[in-house]
Amino acid sequence: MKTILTYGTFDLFHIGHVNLLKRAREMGDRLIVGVSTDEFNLSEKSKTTIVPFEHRVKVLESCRYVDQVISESCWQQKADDIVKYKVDIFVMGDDWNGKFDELKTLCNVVYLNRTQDVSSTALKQAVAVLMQLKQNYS
Ligand code: C2G
Repeated sequence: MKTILTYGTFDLFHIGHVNLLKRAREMGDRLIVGVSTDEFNLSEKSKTTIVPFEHRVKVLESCRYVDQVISESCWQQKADDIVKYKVDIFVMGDDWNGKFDELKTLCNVVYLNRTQDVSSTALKQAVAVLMQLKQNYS
């Protein structure tokens, strides 16, 4: 049983997330996804999410490529998770290239190409503009 592990916020779930999860799952037999809590996003990534943690968990649990969802509440939990779940490959998008190389002592670390031209941030900005336009013309 080859186990793959990845982490993320997965706010406003989009095709970039799907592509990453699909490719990660295809590298093994089981994909575990650590979803960042709202508190972790705010305190450690300065991110405020649109979709609350509980909903983001359910969205990922409904994704065909995801076998198990855990919470991500601190940067340091990755090594413990790798040991706990007997992870073979740790996968992240290449916007994180090199950032988790210290985990190479515990498992393979793979950075996959990000999907171009889509991001949760861009989606948030687009929605904000549309809402402003609606307000201006209503
Ligand atoms: N991603 C991607 N293509 C995009 C957007 C995101 O491949 N267009 C990937 C990211 O590289 C990441 C995953 O999808 O591997 C989740 O992205 P985010 O939800 O933005 O997660 P992030 O805020 O990068 O948090 O400890 C790791 C962090 O929790 C990662």
